[in-house]
Amino acid sequence: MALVSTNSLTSLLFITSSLLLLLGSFHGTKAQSTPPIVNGLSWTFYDSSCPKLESIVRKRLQKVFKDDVGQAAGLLRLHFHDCFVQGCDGSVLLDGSAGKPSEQQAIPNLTLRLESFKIINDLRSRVQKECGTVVSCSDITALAARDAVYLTGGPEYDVPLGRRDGLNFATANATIANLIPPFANASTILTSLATKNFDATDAVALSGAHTIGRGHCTSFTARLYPNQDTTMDKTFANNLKGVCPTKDSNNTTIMDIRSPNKFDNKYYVDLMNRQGLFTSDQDLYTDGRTRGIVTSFAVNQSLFFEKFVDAMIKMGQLNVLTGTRGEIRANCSVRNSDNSFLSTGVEMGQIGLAQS
Ligand code: HEM
Ligand SMILES: *[C@@H]1O[C@H](CO)[C@@H](O)[C@H](O)[C@H]1NC(C)=O
Ligand SMILES: *[C@@H]1O[C@H](CO)[C@@H](O)[C@H](O)[C@H]1NC(C)=O
Ligand SMILES: *[C@@H]1O[C@H](CO)[C@@H](O)[C@H](O)[C@H]1NC(C)=O
Ligand SMILES: *[C@@H]1O[C@H](CO)[C@@H](O)[C@H](O)[C@H]1NC(C)=O
Ligand SMILES: *[C@@H]1O[C@H](CO)[C@@H](O)[C@H](O)[C@H]1NC(C)=O
Ligand SMILES: *[C@@H]1O[C@H](CO)[C@@H](O)[C@H](O)[C@H]1NC(C)=O
Ligand SMILES: CC(=O)N[C@H]1CO[C@H](CO)[C@@H](O)[C@@H]1O
Repeated sequence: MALVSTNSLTSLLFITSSLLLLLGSFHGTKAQSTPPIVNGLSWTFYDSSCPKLESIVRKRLQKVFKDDVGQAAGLLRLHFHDCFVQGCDGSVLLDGSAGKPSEQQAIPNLTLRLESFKIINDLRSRVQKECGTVVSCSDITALAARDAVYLTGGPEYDVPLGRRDGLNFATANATIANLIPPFANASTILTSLATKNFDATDAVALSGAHTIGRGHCTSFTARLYPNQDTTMDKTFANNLKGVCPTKDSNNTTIMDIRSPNKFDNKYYVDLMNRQGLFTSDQDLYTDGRTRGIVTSFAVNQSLFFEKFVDAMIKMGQLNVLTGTRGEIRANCSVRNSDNSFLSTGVEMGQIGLAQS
């Protein structure tokens, strides 16, 4: 019944976008040396099914960031957390419920911004109004992260699209196992990222996302109390003690003291001046394997942007669900099978609801 037509429509779209991919080799006028893209994702995925997708997201986020630029950092981090835990499948967006703990309940999530989830759901409903239920929440999250970078001064780049939303919650344990803590050293970062096929350049470039956004005291006060981390600049440390008078202060501070809201290469200049906020930041300059990369990005922003784009495109393809796997969620916070709105039979754009 509906399933059959849904599936054939999906494959029709799939064939159409593959054709477009072949025809569209002129696409991408931006200077962008891209890593290979995985089967099932394409640069033109929604060109026929939702041509206004990218402009809807961009226009809305322009307004959101104008009101509060901090939301850009929140959205960039959300995409990172989505991709590192169980792949870029939108699982980080799922609300937990009794017996079904979600990624959100895991410790590293506690500092994700509540507003980020609201912004994604708002974008989702704007896109849905225009195109029906064809665009996945994981793709919206990837586009929002790209726009967060671009609209705060970073590089413009194309995002391969066609991710589908996962049906499984990631456990709190999987979340903790895949997200690196701020007290990690460079060895831990390199080893952990290598398991996801990132090299040292990727690791240093991705960490450059900390050129925007904030951290809570508890993410770095172990560097201040009881003993001050000797790799930290003394004036910087004293200022941080003002922001965080005790180890468990409930306060936040900016991560890049030179240009906290601008996506640029100043984060690396901070590191060279021993003003990195987390151990995981500062140790990239202490460790001989990554120090030269930090320096090269500090002196050449174009180089940083180029490597960051490469690494983001790689990150955005981690364990993606494509084709007929997963689903297109009608509400980013809940799986379709748990969506009471859908199960009461209210009519929706049906494309992509084939699942489980
Ligand atoms: C290398 C491993 C990484 C570690 C250890 C790490 C750790 C952290 C921590 C502890 C925070 C602050 C949380 C808080 O206290 O509020 C944070 C914030 C942030 N992280 Fe990372 N992170 C890493 C990699 C990344 C990557 C790969 C990205 C994106 C590409 C990213 C983007 C961000 C952003 C934008 C913020 C600011 C969020 C906000 O202002 O709401 N991080 N990170
Ligand atoms: C999760 O990790 C905790 C602590 O390491 C462990 O006690 C627990 O059994 C783990 N749970 C699952 C479901 O693996
Ligand atoms: C890095 O951290 C790990 C885990 O805490 C530790 O075993 C290792 O000795 C550290 N490496 C260096 C070079 O400090
Ligand atoms: C929070 O940090 C600000 C500086 O960023 C500082 O002025 C304020 O006193 C801090 N609040 C607390 C409760 O420590
Ligand atoms: C911590 O700060 C946040 C935001 O400023 C506030 O909503 C929360 O109630 C505070 N919590 C405690 C324990 O002070
Ligand atoms: C900076 O990096 C860009 C991009 O890789 C490169 O084309 C350029 O030559 C570099 N500039 C300098 C001064 O090294
Ligand atoms: C999406 O799901 C959440 C969690 O069930 C619910 O609170 C919210 O109202 C839903 N949003 C829409 C637009 O249906
Ligand atoms: C346990 C817990 O506090 N989980 C939170 C994870 O983050 C989301 C968004 O900030 C919250 O809605 C959850 O309550």
